[in-house]
Amino acid sequence: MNATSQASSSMRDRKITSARVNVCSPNRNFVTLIIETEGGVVGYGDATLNGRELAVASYLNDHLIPALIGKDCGQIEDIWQYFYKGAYWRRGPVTMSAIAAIDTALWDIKAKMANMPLYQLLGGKSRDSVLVYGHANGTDASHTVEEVLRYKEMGYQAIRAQSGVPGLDVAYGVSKDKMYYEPADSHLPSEQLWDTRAYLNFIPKLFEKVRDAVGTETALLHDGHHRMTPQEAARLGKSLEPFDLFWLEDATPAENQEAFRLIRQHTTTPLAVGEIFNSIHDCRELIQNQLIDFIRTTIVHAGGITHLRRIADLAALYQIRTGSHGATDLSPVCMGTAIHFDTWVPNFGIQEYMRHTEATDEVFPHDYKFESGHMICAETPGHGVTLDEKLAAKYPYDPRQLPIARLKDGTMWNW
Ligand code: CS2
Ligand code: MG
Repeated sequence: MNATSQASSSMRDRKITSARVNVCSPNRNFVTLIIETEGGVVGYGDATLNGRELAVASYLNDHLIPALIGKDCGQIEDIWQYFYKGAYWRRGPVTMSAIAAIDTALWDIKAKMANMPLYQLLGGKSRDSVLVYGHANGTDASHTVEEVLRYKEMGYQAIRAQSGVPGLDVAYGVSKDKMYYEPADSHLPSEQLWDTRAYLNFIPKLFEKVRDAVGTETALLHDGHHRMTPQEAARLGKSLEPFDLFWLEDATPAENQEAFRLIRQHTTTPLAVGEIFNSIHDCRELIQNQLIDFIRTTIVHAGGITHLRRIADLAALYQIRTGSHGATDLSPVCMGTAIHFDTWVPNFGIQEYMRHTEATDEVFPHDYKFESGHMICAETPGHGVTLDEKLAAKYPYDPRQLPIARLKDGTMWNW
């Protein structure tokens, strides 16, 4: 076959011939995009947006996939620009999760066509394994200390501690299950009561106990989950300084990026934010003004690898490291891709790893593995995760939404 006919056959092979959206619910809902090429190569992308799964599925099925069919799967950048600029209505979690799923599946295909693991295609290893943190949580301080010690026993070198708060029936991050945390707990949003004052008075006492029990080596993290005002967050950050946290996450709602300046002025506790961000514009001022230490944007919610690379590169200019979100409600496809990304990205910080249930792991065969507090990606071409569609069919979509929070006087608050 001469060069021209070779070129046209490889172009033919790269033609996207089909793309389908799978929605399944092995213990929780996941949305997966499967793209196939003329040459028979298949790529997978996570499109899961907790509580809004069908919105992303429809955005893909009704608005993106019709224009995707027939394109050259190798044109990853141009396809990203086409769906971002071409939407006219740019950004937002639904739009960017849909674009992310396409982007991730195309990177998976490109790596498979190049017969290399995804991290190689990105630029090779910057580290052999990826430090992760697990989620210890308890109903009260002593239960949380026990759980932190259990996670240390399991080999975690970094552990997030969340606890019930005295006087409150439920608190963010406290799971009914010992290993998995699923906040989307009902068809319509459940209502949770919140009391910041009780929380602010309790958390320093919690971390004094946890740090005493776990020693100085283990990295400790805490998620404020958007619930404090900037001044309250500054108070908490300051009161946690003696316990040497790795980070305080989502200390205050970040639509107003400037709010973090007030927190920064009062505390040296490292700050992390970004799991609900979906574009570089959500974090540009935070990064350029060095108001944070870790950026938590993810493959699935921030436009895929193509966009996350841009965010990580901007962060690197300001010595800010990545700390991507990795809750149970991001599928194994996102986790597998994230581990390849984390293996490559020069300014890596840490990866959240909130584990998936056995049923989820069976539906999403994968090759990444956990070893003494780190995740290791394998050498399989692509991101190393697939979807067993036959098995997935046994777990139909189960409509669930995230809770809402109210203050004692009924005021709507940040969950
Ligand atoms: C949390 C998540 O993992 C985290 O840091 O903020 O559990 C978050 O509440 C869920 O992903 C929401 O679906
Ligand atoms: Mg969080």
